[in-house]
Amino acid sequence: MPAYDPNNIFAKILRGELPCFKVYEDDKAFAFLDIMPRAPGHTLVIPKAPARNILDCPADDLAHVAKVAQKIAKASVGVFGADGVTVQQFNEGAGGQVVFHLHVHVIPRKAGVMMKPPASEKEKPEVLAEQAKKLAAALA
Ligand code: DGP
Repeated sequence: MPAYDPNNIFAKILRGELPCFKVYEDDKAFAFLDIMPRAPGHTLVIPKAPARNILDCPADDLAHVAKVAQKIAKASVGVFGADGVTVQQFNEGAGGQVVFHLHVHVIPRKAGVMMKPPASEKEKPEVLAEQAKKLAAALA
């Protein structure tokens, strides 16, 4: 497996070099909206420590990311009126991974509504800003 690349997009977001719509942060994890959401409220949860994916992430960091993903899943049900939540996590190109900093997708779902294809359409910044504000408030 290739080494962790500190110049991946999510590492730059963590360092504040690129903007994001943040919804949650603690000492070990960070969560922000996906800019190409597969459904409204699609959130990415990442460890602050460098990890390419599940194959090199220390177990404790992975467990913490899972805890945060659960917190966000629960909050998103209320905020987005979801009937369910899809949680996904991809590893290496062959596993569907595109950005090589470990991340868990938390996607609120409505009954009978299909998810958009991966990375198909950028959401408007003003829409993401409003959604992030509501989700962050529910998580505070
Ligand atoms: P994957 O590596 O296949 O698990 O998915 C990467 C996800 O990251 C995909 O849903 C689109 C999202 N994404 C790509 N670039 C950016 C970005 O610059 N900002 C944000 N917030 N999301 C991004």
